[in-house]
Amino acid sequence: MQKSGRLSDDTLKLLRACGLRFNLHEARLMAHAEDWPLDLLRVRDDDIPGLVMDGAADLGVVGENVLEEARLEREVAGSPADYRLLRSLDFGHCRLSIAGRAEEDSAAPLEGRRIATSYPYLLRDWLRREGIQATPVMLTGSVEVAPRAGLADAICDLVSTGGTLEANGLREREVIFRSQAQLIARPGALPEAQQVTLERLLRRLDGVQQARE
Ligand code: PRT
Ligand code: ZN
Repeated sequence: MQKSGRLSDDTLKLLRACGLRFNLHEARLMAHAEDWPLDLLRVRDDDIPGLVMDGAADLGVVGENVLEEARLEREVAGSPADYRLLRSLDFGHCRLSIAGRAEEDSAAPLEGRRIATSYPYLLRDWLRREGIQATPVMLTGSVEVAPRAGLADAICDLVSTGGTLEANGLREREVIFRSQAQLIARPGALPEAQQVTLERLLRRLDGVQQARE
């Protein structure tokens, strides 16, 4: 799971609602669950897809945006990119959108424009499907200031309330990907004992999710 960020609290809350108890230490990567044969690994969210796809972790909780970006990148690199989608978790909802300057005509073509993003693979995939020739400009942060800084003509970034776009004089033009947190598993069958634990966890999870509906 993500160590500290937007998905951390909801992930822990969900695991606790499933009856798991952890003694978390800020400095420690790993925490053991009490009464469950399960260890919790807390890392940067960007590391989660690869850990699961490489089989280093059995399960992962991660946003679909990070998951699909990693899958596309690993596919291009020829690295293992398979995983099993177990459950949609109904938190961490957001969308990956292209936004341009608010004062610009929102129908102005994106053709030939530079688009700043932290999601170059998702953006390239969408541009290819739409048949648009534009140039992704990779930025790992502060994407929303790129047009003002003259680094790009538009951006492709995560949006939830839209407040950040508005505060930066930008307007949403196209939603290219919708995301929420997902529970994923490494590809292939788990050893018998782990499979039993996973099924127990999924039963609890389904109960918690039904009770929340
Ligand atoms: O340190 P680490 O690498 O683990 O964390 P991170 O900084 O990469 O990610 P983090 O914690 O910011 O986000 C984790 C995940 O939360 C994302 O990958 C998404 O799946 C999900 N999520 C949901 C969001 C948002 N909503 C969101 N609004 N992630 C980021 N944002 C940012 C967005 O990038 C923009 O800067 O919030 C701003 C926009 O929000 P609004 O409400 O102003 O539109
Ligand atoms: Zn991250």
